[in-house]
Amino acid sequence: MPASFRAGRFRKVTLPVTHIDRRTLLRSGLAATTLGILGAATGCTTAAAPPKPGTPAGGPHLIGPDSPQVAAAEAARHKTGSVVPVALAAMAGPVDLGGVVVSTWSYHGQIPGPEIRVRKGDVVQAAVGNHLPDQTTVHWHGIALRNDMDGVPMMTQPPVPAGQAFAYRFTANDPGTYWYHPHAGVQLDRGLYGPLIVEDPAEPAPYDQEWTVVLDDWIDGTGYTPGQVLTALRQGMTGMNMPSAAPSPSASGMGGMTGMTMASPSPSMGAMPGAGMAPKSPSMSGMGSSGVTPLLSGAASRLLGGDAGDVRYPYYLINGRVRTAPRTFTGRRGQRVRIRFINAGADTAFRVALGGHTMTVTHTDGFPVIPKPAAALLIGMGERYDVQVTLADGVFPLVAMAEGKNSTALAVVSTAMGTPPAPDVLPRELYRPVTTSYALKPAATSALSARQPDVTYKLRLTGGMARYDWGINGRSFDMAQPGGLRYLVRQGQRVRVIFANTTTMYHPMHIHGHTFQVVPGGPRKDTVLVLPRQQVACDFDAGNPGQWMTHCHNLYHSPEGGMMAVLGYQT
Ligand SMILES: [Cu+2]
Repeated sequence: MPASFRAGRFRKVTLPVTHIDRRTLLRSGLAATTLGILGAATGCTTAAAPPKPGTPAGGPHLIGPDSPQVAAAEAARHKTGSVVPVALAAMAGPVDLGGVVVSTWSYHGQIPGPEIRVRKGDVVQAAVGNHLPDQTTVHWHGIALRNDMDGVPMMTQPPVPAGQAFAYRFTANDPGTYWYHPHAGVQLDRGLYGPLIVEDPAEPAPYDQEWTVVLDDWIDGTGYTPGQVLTALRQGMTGMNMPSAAPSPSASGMGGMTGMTMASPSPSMGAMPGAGMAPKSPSMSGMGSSGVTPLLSGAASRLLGGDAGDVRYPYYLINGRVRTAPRTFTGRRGQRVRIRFINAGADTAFRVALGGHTMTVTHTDGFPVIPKPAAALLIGMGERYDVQVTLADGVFPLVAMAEGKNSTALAVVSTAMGTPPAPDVLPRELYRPVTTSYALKPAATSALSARQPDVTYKLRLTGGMARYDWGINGRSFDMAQPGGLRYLVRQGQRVRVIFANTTTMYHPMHIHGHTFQVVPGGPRKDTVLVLPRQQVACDFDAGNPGQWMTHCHNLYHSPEGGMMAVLGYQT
């Protein structure tokens, strides 16, 4: 069982650190610098176009992470009075994925990182020790928290340098299934992620036990680092010299890939990310030391409306395990289980199913939905779904199929003696109608009140693989010039953000610090799949002052830039 944090039970980090707190942030001048750039934005709140950079002073007064409004919003949050201390040590080193030992970055040397579990209204006090050879931050995905704890480097805090620490402290107000991960470069595609569960003692719990199931696509330490993958992607798919031995997976069923699953890469194959060396650029043909390009072409999915991803992952994981060494969840026949699914992948949507069972979807992104039976469920990067199942008698595969990529991750559900499933088992439930967030309706407690938006912004998702120019409204976000893609809001407004996908690929769009309702009539979410040539409208009530990112949760589309923008509160 993975370690779990509760009040009074946590592992101490003994790291000599220079403590960075909000005062340090102010002293560092980052806040002032950020606001200085912020000050260059225009005061237009209703135009669909973003403010132009370089507009002279006289613009809006922006609410930065250090503004009194942020502290006031935190003070107004309901609190239980409990403070839950958590220590997270981000470190480099070997991790065993189940016979496959990779050199990678993780929290405490375990994947996923420790499960943090608090009650609604508890204060999370997380000491993050950075033992990595690179700077980092932690973002608490989905939590509507105080802005200065949101973990976006250069926007809400300075990055935490190697060898130093940062003390996060925030109230977790909304119950549900959340998770944490860095918001720095492409670190998320290593092993730096973990679940954050906020319990509601008042919520009816008609289940006997619960399991957290974290999905991931894995390449780090198998011949490429995520940094090298990003470099290869930026070189573009054009001119890529695909070896004939690695045909398109959609054409071949990726037979060569499945055969790789048993292979245990020798440690020397790894790119030694722990050594902190600058990523080595792949050769001209896009080939790395493993001899297989990390770029994937031809992956397609009807469910995703086209291109299913661009990165060729040798492994897919459930709770840090390859499918040849799956984690087993045990229960008794007739027990009711709540399963919390989290997609921590970087470039992979998963289709999940539990063989021999029908799931009932109860929540997405933390918020209740009208319960809906589902044989299979599509989960985009960053999304979470809670389901309930009543366990049958036997041994069953819990499969997460890498959508459009012809491979799977596996866990086992066991209530009796029996033969374990084959690693590549494909339960028939995967091929029944697949439930997506579009089919879900909000529970009464999740729906926003009926109200017309005060301000509407249309964010066209633009760019493509050929030039690797992912952006919003034709512009790639630049953290040094955030005013170029800042959309202004005021506290108390009903805000509508329309994501309009003009590209040929799906994008899981995430808004920080808020949950929105997909309109009309959709569920409350913080991350929503936007399929090619589709528009998705998202309404939220602006009640959490600060500067908040909205971005694609395909990690390689927005590595601190790209398909990213800011929703900026002004006074
Ligand atoms: Cu994207």
